[in-house]
Amino acid sequence: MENQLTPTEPIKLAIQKSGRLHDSSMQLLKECGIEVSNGNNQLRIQSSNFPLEIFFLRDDDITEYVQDAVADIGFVGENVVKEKCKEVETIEKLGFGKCRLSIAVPKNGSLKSLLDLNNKKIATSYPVILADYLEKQNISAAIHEISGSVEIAPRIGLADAICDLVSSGSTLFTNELKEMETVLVSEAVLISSRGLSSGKQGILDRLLFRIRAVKKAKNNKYVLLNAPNDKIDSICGLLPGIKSPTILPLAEKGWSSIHSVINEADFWNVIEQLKANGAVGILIIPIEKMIV
Ligand code: PRT
Ligand code: ZN
Repeated sequence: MENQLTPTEPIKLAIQKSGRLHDSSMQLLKECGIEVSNGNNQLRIQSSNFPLEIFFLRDDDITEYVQDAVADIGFVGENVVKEKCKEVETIEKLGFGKCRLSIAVPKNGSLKSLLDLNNKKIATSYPVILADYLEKQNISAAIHEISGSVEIAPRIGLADAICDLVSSGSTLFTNELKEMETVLVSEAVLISSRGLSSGKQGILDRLLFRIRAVKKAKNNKYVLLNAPNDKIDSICGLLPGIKSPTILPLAEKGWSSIHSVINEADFWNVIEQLKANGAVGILIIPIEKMIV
């Protein structure tokens, strides 16, 4: 039995020190109600209201720290997890840092399809993922590993094609390249070290509960609308909500107010159908946290 007088050892979370994932990682912790001061140039800081200690690292080092249990958990891109092949567990997608790892070729060049890459040279910072992909596709190409500015490789004659991360596509566009194949779709994920102590597993479960509530809230909206009573059944069919919609009578006879929750993914589709079914005065409200 755990000694109630011993303070719980905090779980150690590795996040990116600076770069594309840093702000969203800190924001997610904040939305989970975890207070941390983002101290300048500190290597590690502790939360004041949750048993969590944060290590700030380069994204490339996070999987190794977690594998070696120097950190217990980490927030890092799936692309890094797949490339580094470390012994860590991927627990949860985090909904930010979304991108894809794609093969791109010169816009007006002769390479049109994957088969054209046979015996060609591809520059990338992701040699492991790319080699695995090419093997599965039965393509034999030379992989040239470079660590940065991959997009200039075809122009300077270093390679015929590239394999790099893409989000808006503007880097490819500026460098007169076009996407040919998506090799991997990626976003930031929560990874964990294998064999956490039961105390740390308990803290991870609490953190996961909060992360899922935050993610769910982002994926859903609260909807309020008015409808004539004879339309209630058809409208409720479109808005199943968490358990079922709330229906309240309006002061005006023959009308009701319906409250429910609507998923972001089919949002516009459902709104159009609600209108077609006689809903008026539709209000959509963001949800801060959602626990179901
Ligand atoms: O210093 P450190 O090593 O920690 O950071 P880093 O420079 O290696 O990584 P960073 O901050 O650039 O990216 C961290 C993580 O963000 C990546 O591992 C991905 O999981 C995720 N991510 C999401 C991206 C992008 N989108 C992205 N667009 N990482 C890099 N890019 C680059 C891409 O390499 C290319 O140069 O952005 C350019 C393309 O962007 P678009 O918008 O022009 O298409
Ligand atoms: Zn990096």
